[in-house]
Order: sequence, then structure tokens, then C-alpha cells
Amino acid sequence: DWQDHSDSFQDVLYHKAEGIAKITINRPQVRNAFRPLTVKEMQQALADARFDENIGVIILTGQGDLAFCSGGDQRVRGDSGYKDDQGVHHLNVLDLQKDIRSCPKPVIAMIAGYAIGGGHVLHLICDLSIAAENARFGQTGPKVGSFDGGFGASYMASVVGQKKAREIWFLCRQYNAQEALDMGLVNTVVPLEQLEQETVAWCRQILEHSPIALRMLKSAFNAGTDGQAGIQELAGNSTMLFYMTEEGQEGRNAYLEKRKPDFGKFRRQP
Ligand code: 2NE
Repeated sequence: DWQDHSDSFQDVLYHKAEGIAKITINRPQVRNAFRPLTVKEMQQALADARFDENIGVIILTGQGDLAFCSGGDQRVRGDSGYKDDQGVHHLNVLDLQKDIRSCPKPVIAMIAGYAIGGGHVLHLICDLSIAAENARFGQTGPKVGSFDGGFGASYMASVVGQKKAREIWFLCRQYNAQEALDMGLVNTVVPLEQLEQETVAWCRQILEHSPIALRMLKSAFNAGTDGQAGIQELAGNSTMLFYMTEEGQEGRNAYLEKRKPDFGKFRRQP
């Protein structure tokens, strides 16, 4: 039973239940295209889920059966980004992508209908993607005068291979759920009516496992593709684990007690 935490949001629904947070883009009239406010609210919900100790896994999805997300709302696209109500131009979805990548909890895309353009990149960078049979995938950038040369290009190539990634971007075709499964773009395909049930089953299985092991693995996978920022995440987790040891705490304690640290009592592992 989902508990509703959407109160402060306009474009997003936010629910929690039994260790799972669910962030839903709620703009079905435009196939869940995002405007700057949508992205801002998704970032806020994601931050809440990250800092909520009871949450172990996060679902990202779109309202209705027709679309996960159709990318940036072209109606508010200005000359240098997407316009907010004050007229300021943003590409803040790139910040959201980084937030999803660096969130130490698994993020799962639950996809019914279209995942297109910037909406396709959003599912791509989630840790896992679960697709309904009616899901359709693709990029449109070169058709509408846009592109995502960040994760949208290089991370896509690491997921589906260089040839396929170039095909997806250069031809702007749409791919059905089975084709997406065949190229490793999604983890599984299920009948539409089972989409949420199956996604929750995957979440429950993840929730049975060690949070630190999952956290370390996510940052280890990121380290392989995210350069210095990926290494920083993995290293940050190492620091966290070191802080949890007596050896790490001896340094802190000695400093606070104004004495010389005694590291001699700790074994030097081979
Ligand atoms: C998603 C897709 C394929 C769905 O097609 P269909 O036939 O199911 O629906 P339809 O009739 O095209 O769309 C329904 C309504 O939603 C609006 C449409 O204009 C239409 O509105 P009305 O005519 O009923 O008033 N709508 C859909 N997507 C929208 C969008 N992105 N912005 C504003 N309104 C949208 C089909 O709708 C489609 O191809 N949509 C456009 C996909 C697209 O090109 N997205 C932008 C890519 S660029 C991007 O996202 C981006 C980036 O590349 C880099 C950084 C940040 C963002």
C-alpha cells in the first residue's frame, strides 16, 4: 500500500511503501515530458529517498500506460535551454542524471509506453530497467535539434555497444520492448498489467540484501564508466567503511584526546 508524499509537488507523484520509494512523472497529457519544475521536483524526491534510512530502493516511472517520459517539453524550450516560470533557461535534467548515478541506492526504471529522447536517457542511466510489453524506446535529438553527448552517448555505448548506440542516435528509430531486451537496454519485459507487481518483486529481492554491499557495487560499476567522479564515489564509500573501523576511529580519538595515535595495535594485512 503506497503512502502518498506528493503534497509539495505539482509535476511529480511521490510514494513510499515497505522500503521502496516511487517517483512518478505526472504529466501524461504530454507523454510525461519534463519541464524544469518537473526535474527539480524529481531531484527533491530523489534526495528525500536517498536520505530516508527506511528506503532501500527507488522506482522511477511515468503516470499512465502511454509513456515513461518523452524527454524535454518542447513547448518550453527556449534558445539556450528549457524555460522555467521566471524565463530562466535550464538543462537541469543533466543534474538529475548525476543524482541518479551517484545515489547510493539502486534506482529502477519502470517503463510502460514511450521512453523517448531525454526520457530514454533517464531510463538508460537507472541501475535496472523493467519494461512492459508496450514499451518503445528511442532518441530523437538529431530530428528535433538536440543531443545528449554525456551519459546519453558514452554510457549508452557501454550498455549496447558502439555500433548500436550510433545507430540509435544517427537514425532516430524506435525500438520495441523485445528489441530493447535483445540489445541489453532493459533487464526484462513483462505484460503491462504485471509491470508494477514485477518491479516491486525485484525491489523486494534487492531489499533482502546487504545495503553496504549494494552501495559498494553501485559505486564500483560507476567507477568503471564515470572517470574521476566514479572513482570518487567508490573511494568515498571506502572512507565510510574505514571510519567504521577501530583503526580509523583511533585517529579521531587520539586527535580529540590530544595524544599520539596508537596504530601499532592494528595488524598489517598481507
Ligand atoms: C513520445 C511520442 C513518440 C508519442 O507519440 P504519440 O503519437 O503517442 O503521442 P503524440 O500525439 O505525439 O503526443 C501527445 C501529446 O503530447 C505532446 C504532443 O505534442 C501531443 O500534444 P497535443 O498535440 O495533444 O497537444 N508531447 C509529446 N511529447 C512531447 C514533448 N517532448 N514536449 C512537448 N509535448 C510533447 C511523441 O509524442 C514524440 O515523439 N514526442 C517528442 C519526443 C522528443 O522529441 N523529445 C525531446 C527530445 S530532446 C530531449 O529530451 C533533451 C535532450 O536531447 C538533451 C537534454 C535535455 C532534453
